[in-house]
Order: sequence, then C-alpha cells, then structure tokens
Amino acid sequence: MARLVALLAALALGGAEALAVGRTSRVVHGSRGAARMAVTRAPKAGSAVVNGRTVVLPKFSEECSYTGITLTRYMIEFARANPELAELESILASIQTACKTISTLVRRSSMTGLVGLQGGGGSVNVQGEEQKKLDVITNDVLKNALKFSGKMATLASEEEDAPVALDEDDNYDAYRPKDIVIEEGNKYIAVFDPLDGSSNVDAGIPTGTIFGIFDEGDQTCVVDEGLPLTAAEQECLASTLRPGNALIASGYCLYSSATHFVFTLGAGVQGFTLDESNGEFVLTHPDIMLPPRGKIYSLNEGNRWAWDNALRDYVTAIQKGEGESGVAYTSRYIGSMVGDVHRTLLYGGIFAYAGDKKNVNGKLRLLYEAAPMSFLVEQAGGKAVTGLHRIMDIVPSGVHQRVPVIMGSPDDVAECQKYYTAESAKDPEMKKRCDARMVPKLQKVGA
Ligand code: FDP
Repeated sequence: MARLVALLAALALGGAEALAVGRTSRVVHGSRGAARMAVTRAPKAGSAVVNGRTVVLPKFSEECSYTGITLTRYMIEFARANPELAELESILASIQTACKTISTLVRRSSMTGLVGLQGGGGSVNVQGEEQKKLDVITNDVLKNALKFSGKMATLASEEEDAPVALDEDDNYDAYRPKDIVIEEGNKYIAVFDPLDGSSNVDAGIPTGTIFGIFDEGDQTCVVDEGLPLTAAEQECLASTLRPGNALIASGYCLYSSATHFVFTLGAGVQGFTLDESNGEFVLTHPDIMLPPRGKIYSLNEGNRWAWDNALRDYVTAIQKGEGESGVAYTSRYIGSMVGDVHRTLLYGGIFAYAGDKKNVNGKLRLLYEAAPMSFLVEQAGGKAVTGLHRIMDIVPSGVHQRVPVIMGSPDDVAECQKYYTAESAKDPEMKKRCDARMVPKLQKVGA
C-alpha cells in the first residue's frame, strides 16, 4: 500500500519519476528530461550516541529532483527528529546565511576594494597577526548572524581578543518581553574563525569559515556591560570554554570553485554545495567517510628542519614508499586549513600542522580550528591527534591556545602516531610537552 501511495503521489505530480519504487519507498519528483540534481542518494537514517545524548538522523523518504535536499530542509527534519536539539536549526540557519554573505564578499573583493590590510596596515589581532579588511568584516557578519539567532550566550572568535558575552540586550530577541526570564538552559557557546586562510585571500586561493557549537555548561559569568572586560571577567569567560569532546556541532564553509558547507551534528558528516541559481545549499556529499588510508600528505615542508624527529622520519618513509602501505605518497598543500581538510575528507591521506622547535604548539588554534575540525574528522571515521594524544580530549587553557594537529585517514594517522610513541621513549622532553597539553592550566586570555 505504501508503495502504491508513493507511486500515485509521484504520478500525480505530472510526469514525476519514482526511483526504484519496487525496491524502496523513496520518491524523487521531477519532469523527465529536465535538468536534475546530481545527487539522489539520501543520507543514512538511524541514530548515534554523542556525549551521552542520542542524536536521531533525519529520514528523507521523498525529495524534489529540482531542488534536491536543501540544508534548510535537512535542519527542519533534524529538528523534528531531535526536539531537544531543535535550537540548532536556527543556529545553523544563521551560520548558513553568514556563509553565503561571506562567499559573496570574498568573491567580489577585488572589485569592491575589500583587499589588503585593515586600515592600510597596523591593525593587529590579539595573536599579533595583521588583520585584513576581510578578517574584520567577516567577523562582524558571523558575529551578528549568531547574535540574531537569539540562542547564544558567548562567542569566541579568532578576531576577538576575548570571548564576547552577549547580554540581555545583545542577545537579540525583538519579540521577547523583557520581563520574561529566559531559560538559561537554552544558551550555547559558538567558537569560530570567520575567514581561515585569509593570508591567501587576495590571491584567489580557497579560504573558509570554521565553527563549533558547545552547550554553555555549568559555569556562569557575570559580566558588566561595556568594554573593556576586566581580567577577572575575561578569565571567567575563558573558563566557560570546553574541550572538543563537548561539541554538539561543528563544521566549515569552503569558499573555492564552489561554496561548500560541511558539518556534523554528532551523527556523521553531511556536505552541501551552494546552488547559486536559488541561493540554497543542496546536499551533494551525504555521509562523508574518510577512506581508511590515502596517498596524499599535506603539510608545510618549509618547517621540515624544525620538526620533531618523529614527523621527519614518518614523512620521509611515506615519501619513499617505505611506510606501512608501501606506496610513495604525493604532496598537496594549499596552506588554507579548510581547503586542505576538505580535500583530505574526500580523498583521504593526512593533513598536519605539527609542533616544531620554533613553535612547540604548532600554529592552529585549539578552540576554533583544531577541535571543530577534529570533531568532523572523527565523525567521518578519521583520527585527529597532537602526535601522542587525541585533540578532542584537550581542555582549553586559553581562548587562542595553539595545538599541534595531525588528522585524516585513520590508518595514516595511526601510523604517524606510532613514530611519536617510539620517539617519546627516546625524547622524554617531547613526551613531557605532549602530556602537559592534557592538563588544563588556565592562561590569561590572549596569552
Ligand atoms: P592563515 O594564517 O592564512 O589564516 O590558521 C591559519 C592558517 O592560515 C591555516 O588556514 C593554514 O592551514 C595555516 O595557517 C597555514 O600556515 P603556514 O603559512 O605557516 O603554512
């Protein structure tokens, strides 16, 4: 009967095509001969347990072949399947809107004059990096979008010196009478890098936005209105920050030949592509899974002579075809984390920005680069480590803390990790450094 209903529903829509109705109840509606969406495979249904909570995957028994499964629809179905996580729908809606705006800003920057350094130079963020015009504007775009979602308590961004606490007025809800007390439990923390890889942006190289969403947790900070925050307020806000294994969502937007939105809500990884004709993200890469092993290594070889011996020996082995797979690996490095991780997710292999003698903690930031990307990579069946330890287990000591990153196909990362384990027996100083990252020690914000 269900099959008959599906078939009739398909026929009733005028020349509609029912895909394999005899074998599955999934129906794709659209006209014969018209341009169809390339992807007709629905993401897997089922559920997963993440951080002690069950996440139910949305089911898609029908779809329109003209529009495909849009991100908007995916989130509506997700919220229906997970009422207690329904607020993620408006958070993701805010982020996708920001990504579309940023995509346009990046694409048009050569024509609109949004190239080069903020204020002609001299505008430096808390990490001492020169800010580009686009760094500043994209930070505002994302910050506003998240603020207007009305779900955020704290925002931490690469471009902000300290986490931003949203007070009653900032925490936008134009329809909320001010005398109603909002339920504290509905508040989230967003961490983000609005334009990762921005040092490349004026040359048209891929860039991206990285985001992570945490529950607020138990700690409450009382922060006086207005800036600057006192040191105690900053430290309190920093202490609300949590390890990667407490993330409930993370993802990135890649601004490249197409704009991709790839994310996890704790039950697999879904990849969408912006359909410029209707401004919707459409599911093009359902259930992304990393191949167990790849043939690509991706790291800045300019740092080779400062690397720990473990990494140098591992890279030498895979270059020569003397690693576990016996294959000589090839090198691909964009120098833009989102682009390099996106390729790694799709093709497999290993991406790393390791610690070295000069920068013992590497370059990438734990909170808004390493942890959100590690959550994604693990959800796609991969591994993400600092060398010896799992990145997701590190409790942040500071908002802009850096950590070494080695992530990608599980067999490749495990092979690399063995070199670190062997090296740590010979080099107790390296082991001490690695182990120290696992012990939270609150730094001053911005340290
Ligand atoms: P960028 O400085 O251009 O923003 O963390 C920032 C980052 O880019 C990553 O996207 C990228 O992987 C890395 O730095 C590149 O660093 P190197 O130039 O040292 O290779």
